[in-house]
Amino acid sequence: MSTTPEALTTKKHIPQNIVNPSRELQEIQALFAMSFNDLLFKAQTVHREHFDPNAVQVSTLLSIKTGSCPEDCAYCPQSVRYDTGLDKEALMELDAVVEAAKEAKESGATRFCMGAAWRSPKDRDLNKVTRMVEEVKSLGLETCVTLGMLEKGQAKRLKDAGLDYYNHNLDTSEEYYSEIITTRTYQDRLDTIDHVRDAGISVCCGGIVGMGEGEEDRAKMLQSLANLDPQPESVPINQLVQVEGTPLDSVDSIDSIEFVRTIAVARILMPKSYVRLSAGRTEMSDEMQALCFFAGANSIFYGEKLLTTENPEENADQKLFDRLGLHPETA
Ligand code: SAM
Ligand code: DTB
Ligand code: SF4
Repeated sequence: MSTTPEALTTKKHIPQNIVNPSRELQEIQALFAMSFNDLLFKAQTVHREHFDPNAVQVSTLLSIKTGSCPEDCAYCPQSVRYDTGLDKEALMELDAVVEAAKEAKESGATRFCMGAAWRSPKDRDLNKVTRMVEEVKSLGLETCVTLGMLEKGQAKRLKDAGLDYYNHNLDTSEEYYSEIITTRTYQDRLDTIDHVRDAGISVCCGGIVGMGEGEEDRAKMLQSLANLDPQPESVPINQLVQVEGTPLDSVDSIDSIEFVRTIAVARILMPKSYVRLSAGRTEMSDEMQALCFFAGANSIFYGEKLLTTENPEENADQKLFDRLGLHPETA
């Protein structure tokens, strides 16, 4: 067959990333429907192709600005709309943040994630956060922040300060999203992720399960995450932490086997991403966490607090790592 100039032009439009073709929903649902043993074997096989199966990346979280958030995320104790009895705190001082980062490093964390209860940062807030990023980075830690929606220029400023990761979650499927948040759209989230990616910052993007969504929503959420191009470097899968006073306080919790399946499918769809077993570990048994690690989770938040809610004690995590023969990944 002769190669015409037209064919050459057409060829140019073939997506470059043929290793990661766009994932179809049915294919993802078929993974969810596999026998548990087959699914876990497949996930573990994929995991071993890309990672040390016994290494877990360790991040520590700090809430640098707590509560009074104008958004209405139904899961969140920090929304001003729900009475959750939370102690609100203004943006922390630089010294206190640096102190917390030093402690996190001494405890073995390689990444320090700073979270703020904002819809989006104001420029005067960003001035302070960029200083925090610079100082934390100079301790030899990877830096991550989650500050809400970002404009292009704001992402660029964070990159210039040395930011490694920006966390901004899709949270759930596009279809279920309006049941959970009405004050910003799914597209707003995708736009922020684009700005972060364009600025050259690594993307940390995942979601929450156990918010009353259906299995199809979980499949669609993973589809949206897996079809981000490039895929996020880090994918936090949170199990909803039910907080009294929020609208999701007494929603039916997710079946633990279904949660493990979600981790396994995330691993298979995003083979090179770190999949973080994120919020919700205090409600999980050691055995369930072990299954999640087997299914391909290879990152955790370490330290006794997430942003405002509890996380397992450091001792408990060290014991769990020992029992499972896991080790923290070194920087
Ligand atoms: N305000 C910023 C934003 O929403 O992008 C940053 C902080 S916000 C607390 C970061 C993420 O934490 C949310 O996107 C959500 O996925 C997760 N999160 C918040 N509350 C949670 C809860 N109760 N259980 C599980 N995950 C939660
Ligand atoms: C993410 O996906 N989970 C973390 C982090 N990114 C910022 C936050 C979990 C928050 C859980 C509820 C709280 O402690 O307030
Ligand atoms: Fe605000 Fe973020 Fe909580 Fe939503 S998740 S209410 S944006 S702090």
